[in-house]
Amino acid sequence: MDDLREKYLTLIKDTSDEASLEELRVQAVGKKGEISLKMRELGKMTPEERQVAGPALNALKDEINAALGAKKSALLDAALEQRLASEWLDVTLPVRPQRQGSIHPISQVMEEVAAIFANLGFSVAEGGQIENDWYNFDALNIPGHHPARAEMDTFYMHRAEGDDRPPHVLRTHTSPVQIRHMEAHGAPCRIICPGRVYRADYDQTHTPMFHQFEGLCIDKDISMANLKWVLEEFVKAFFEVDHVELRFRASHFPFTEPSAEVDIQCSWDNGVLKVGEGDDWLEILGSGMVHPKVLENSGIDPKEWQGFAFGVGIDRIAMLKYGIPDLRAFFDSDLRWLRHYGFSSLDVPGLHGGLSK
Ligand code: 2NL
Repeated sequence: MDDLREKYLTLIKDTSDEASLEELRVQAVGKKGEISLKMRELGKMTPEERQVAGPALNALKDEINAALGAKKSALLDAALEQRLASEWLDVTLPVRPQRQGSIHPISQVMEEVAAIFANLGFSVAEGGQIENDWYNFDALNIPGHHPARAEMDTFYMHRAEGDDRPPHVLRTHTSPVQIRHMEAHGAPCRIICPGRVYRADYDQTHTPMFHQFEGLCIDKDISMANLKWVLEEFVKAFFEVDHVELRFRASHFPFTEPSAEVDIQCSWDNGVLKVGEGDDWLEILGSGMVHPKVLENSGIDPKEWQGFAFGVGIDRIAMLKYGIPDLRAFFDSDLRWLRHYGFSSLDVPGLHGGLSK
């Protein structure tokens, strides 16, 4: 056994590449290797002999395996060292044109929206995509029996067997970000919250993950008039027009009172949308005055403060602005589609986005 040890430890020490190390491994501790053959001989021994030889063979096998492992990582380290010494990259070289990626239209629109609202004094707030019942529903005054809570619309996370706490959910809107923001920073506030949201819905016009942004403005003496002005400024800047009529239709959301859905004036000529002219209407967002209960739930005194909020589907306004006909193509990662509808990474969105450039 000492000879075996001596032989393999020396061979391992003297190996200089991974392939011969692997050969050695097979030869020594492989299924038909020398050590394994020796182990088979244990069966022919007397119990007394076996009690000595068994543990000794096992220890030898461990020792050889350890030596093999140590040598292998030493060889890998040496190989890496050699690559690091011989390979280098000139990071000052320009990007190769054929490898240039493009900015996804949804990312582009998110940047445009953030730029427009930054100009109106709004900052961007973000939060996690996994939420609990309280932040996604209760704090927003959405009652337990509300259809939005139904299994069908909400993705519920898994809880361990026997854990009776309500499950986490994939947020169904970005409102939890606003609740958390009000809780942490109080009033006044002016934020927009863009991001991914999730609903169990999949057809021509719905994907289970989509993007929205919500806006929230809390201060003293805030009214629907402020809401209307902010939305008008946004629509004009986003669709790059000087004038647009907005139509407020009474609606209902649990988290706002009163609530309104907002349509923008438009025309459809030969299937081409023009915003700010014609006498058609296009629904683009939901809005309202933040419900006093929602303020209270966020630690803000509704007798002292009030505000407006709104929610906009990003995918939809991206389709409208850039003439993208099919929602589902957003998520196909088709390179030809991305080359056609994508934006240059050097074309940083400003107040006036992709269309006018
Ligand atoms: C829609 C409707 C809306 C809000 C979202 C909101 C958030 C807080 C408080 C009050 Cl924290 N409201 N968000 C308000 C009205 C409408 O979205 O149909 N979006 C596409």
